Amino acid sequence: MNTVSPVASLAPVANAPASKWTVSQVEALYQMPLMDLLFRAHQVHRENFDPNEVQRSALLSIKTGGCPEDCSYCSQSARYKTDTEREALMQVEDVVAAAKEAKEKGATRFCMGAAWRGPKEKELEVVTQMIREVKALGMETCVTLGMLKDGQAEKLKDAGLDYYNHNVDTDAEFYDKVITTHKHADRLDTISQVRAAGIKVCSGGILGLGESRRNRAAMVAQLANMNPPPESVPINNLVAMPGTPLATEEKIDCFEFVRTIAAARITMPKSYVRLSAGREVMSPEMQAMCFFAGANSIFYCDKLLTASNMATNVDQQLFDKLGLKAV
Ligand code: SAM
Ligand code: DTB
Ligand code: SF4
Repeated sequence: MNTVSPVASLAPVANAPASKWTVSQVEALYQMPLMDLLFRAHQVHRENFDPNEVQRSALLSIKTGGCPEDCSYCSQSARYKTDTEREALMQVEDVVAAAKEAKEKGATRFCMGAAWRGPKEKELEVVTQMIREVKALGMETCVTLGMLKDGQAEKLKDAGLDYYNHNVDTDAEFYDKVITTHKHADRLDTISQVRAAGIKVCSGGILGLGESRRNRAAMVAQLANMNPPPESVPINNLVAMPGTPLATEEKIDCFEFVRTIAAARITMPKSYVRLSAGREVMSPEMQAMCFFAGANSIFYCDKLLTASNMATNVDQQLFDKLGLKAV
């Protein structure tokens, strides 16, 4: 039986730094027969992680709606007529109460999301208080607040922030088909600031925006070529939110989604790959295939930011059936 990697030719480019992946090499991973790709990804997964362990993060929208940006997938943009109502920044005590509840349910990380282009100084101060208090509960903390200005990442670090989520979202070449109010390069700038402040980076993207396979491969290559790659890589399946320009976008094929998880695992062997938004429409079998391909993190909460998520009791049943351990 041939157990040699069928993609030996897809090792990082000769004479390039060990971590460099070209877009064509990542695309070639996508083109492999699915069983070969899954085998290779699972091998890499086992070499780096316990394949039966999945990390669980809870998510809370601390500031909902009314965002000035025009991301065409987002129900929180003020530019689209969606079901999301604009709300004020939550009170610190309410956020801490939600974090306690999430911890009791079994989440180890608490992610707080705000519908901002970026935080104002006063807002950042309130968020740092939230971080301090959630951290004091013994949970890991993550925030996603949009673009950061000089000095803001350091303030978050001082408050004890573990992770900053800022997705590259899609290929740089496809970005302006989806978002025009900021540039892909702006995203990279914030990610660099987060990295420089010593905060762990959570960055990934969304599939099903109308992008091509080449675009998907380019996004994976870009994440993999970061030095170092993000510690956490969320792969979101577009949740088609009514009222947004992408509300009627065609769903991505489930095997293409699984291939992306596998490509992320192979190119970022040491990162946590999160099977992120959009699990509600995935069958248990598809999720199991994603875990086999190397996904090892999920959002474990009944609600994402504005969209619903797979219910936690349903997730627990799946974990039990698959013999997965939550960590
Ligand atoms: N405003 C901040 C920003 O854009 O970075 C933080 C919140 S924003 C909602 C965080 C991420 O959620 C986006 O980068 C995108 O990847 C994801 N997201 C938003 N709407 C989504 C949707 N309908 N389906 C899947 N992912 C979505
Ligand atoms: C990420 O990559 N996905 C999360 C989190 N980071 C902040 C957000 C998903 C949002 C899904 C749509 C909604 O709830 O509005
Ligand atoms: Fe605003 Fe973030 Fe939604 Fe874009 S994804 S509209 S920046 S909340």
